[in-house]
Amino acid sequence: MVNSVLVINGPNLNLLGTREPEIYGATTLSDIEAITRTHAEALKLDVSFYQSNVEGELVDAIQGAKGTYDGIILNAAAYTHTSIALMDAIKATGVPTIEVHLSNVFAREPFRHHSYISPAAEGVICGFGAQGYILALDALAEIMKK
Ligand code: CA2
Repeated sequence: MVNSVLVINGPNLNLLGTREPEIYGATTLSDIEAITRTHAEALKLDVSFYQSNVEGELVDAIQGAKGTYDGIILNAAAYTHTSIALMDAIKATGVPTIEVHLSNVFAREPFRHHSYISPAAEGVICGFGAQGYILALDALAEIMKK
């Protein structure tokens, strides 16, 4: 059976590549989807993508992953630092989740140093740009082997 992964991106990540390239680079969300799809194929994983700017819709996507997906890659963007609802959804769903950030949040403003997602995640990858999604796929592939 082929394992499947849901990649969830949060608010404003739809704007990637169009603004603040000095922080987030010139890569668009479509570029990230393309490289992630290519790597998922090499790992023989099915992959789906979802982006929303709405917190409740992100909660629905996480809840909906139960029974359909074997792993989640989540860049919750600014909700990382505010959302108890997303943390609760990950814990309730029980689907192994890797937290990803494009930027090194620990080298940025102090309010980005705390994450509500991390306590519910299997692990955290930050500071490697789009490559972080590839690293997260590798991590999930290892987890799924166990
Ligand atoms: O580094 C990351 O991936 C973040 O999750 C990105 C979030 C930020 O709030 C987190 O602290 C770290 C922001 C995403 C906003 O993306 C934009 C892209 C282009 C233009 C403006 C914002």
